[in-house]
Amino acid sequence: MQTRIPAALMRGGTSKGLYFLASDLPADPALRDRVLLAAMGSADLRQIDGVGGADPLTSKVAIVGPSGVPGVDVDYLFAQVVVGEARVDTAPNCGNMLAGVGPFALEQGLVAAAGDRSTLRIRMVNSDSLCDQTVETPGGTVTYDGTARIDGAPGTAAPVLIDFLDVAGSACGGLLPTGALRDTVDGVEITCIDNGMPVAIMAASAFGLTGTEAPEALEGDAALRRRLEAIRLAVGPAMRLGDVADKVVPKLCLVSPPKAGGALNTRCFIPHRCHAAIGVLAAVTVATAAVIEGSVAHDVARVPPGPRRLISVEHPSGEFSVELEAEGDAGSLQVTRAALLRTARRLFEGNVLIPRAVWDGGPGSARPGGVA
Ligand code: NQM
Repeated sequence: MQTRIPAALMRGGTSKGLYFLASDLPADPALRDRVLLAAMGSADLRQIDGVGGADPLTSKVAIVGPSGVPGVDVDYLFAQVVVGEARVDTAPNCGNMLAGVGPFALEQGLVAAAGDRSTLRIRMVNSDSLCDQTVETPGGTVTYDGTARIDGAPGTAAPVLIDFLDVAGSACGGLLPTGALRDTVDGVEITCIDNGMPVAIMAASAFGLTGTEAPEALEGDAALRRRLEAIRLAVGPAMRLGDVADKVVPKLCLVSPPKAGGALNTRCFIPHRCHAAIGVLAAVTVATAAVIEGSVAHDVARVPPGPRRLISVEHPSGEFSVELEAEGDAGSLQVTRAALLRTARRLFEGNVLIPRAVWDGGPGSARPGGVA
């Protein structure tokens, strides 16, 4: 006997994972997390007994439901199902999975389409921050076909436009949560910043790197990873995140001068694996750091002038453009707009099945899943 839980498997930007209606999962967070571990197949490293892809970028979950907040269409809770550990982390947000939330909410009937393009206001529950997302809905139906292209995902698809409204300091309580533009740990200068994602930014050159190394080569460097983890554990509490030993934030980003005409070049650790591209909110955060004079990112960046700029963040599989509007300088920088383009695609729909011993689909959910 297994418990069937309605779900869709979707690509959101350069990530992939399960999308659930909140009402189909247990309300109790501890039981919900056990259900997510079983669905994805963690703690197994290969996630062989679940539908996870055995990689942090494909071991993700979006939980979507109507919002109780006036003026907000849907609530989105992101859950990172840790690969190789029996752990689910809801501390970080994920801007890639976010790209699938609007299409999913429209297709599940949480929100009605409004003409050929529908704009939804989404509350990102993890960080209690808002974004507006515009989805193509020709004739009132979500379409995934289109000509938009993002680096890190093959082919083209319909554009999903995301406008972040208030992400500065959303995880750490401040854009520069340590109160400084630079901190020094283990002789390495670090800019600790949160414009939607807590990120500790360091120069690749501080580690004797060019910044163009392949993610696999960086991941394979055990001494580098030990050093980075020691720095992460040290800056976590200073970034007001408490003990981060069991958290996937802050992320770490090694920056270097641009190599392909962008503003700066990056290699991100999320935080133990090296990202094949860059996270959405991580890109927004690094782009923000690049415009702040005195930051470690600004040292290596070539940023266009003016209050409204397109910042191209280079990463291992291409670039990520963030449209940033900011006013003021270092101490008083106000980011008034961060906008970007993603795509998404619904890949598979139906029910994910978990052992009944984990959850019988009974009380605790607003609409219990059936039992197979
Ligand atoms: O920064 C990877 C991703 C992410 C998170 C990670 C993300 C973001 O590429 O908003 O999208 O940092 O674990 O999906």
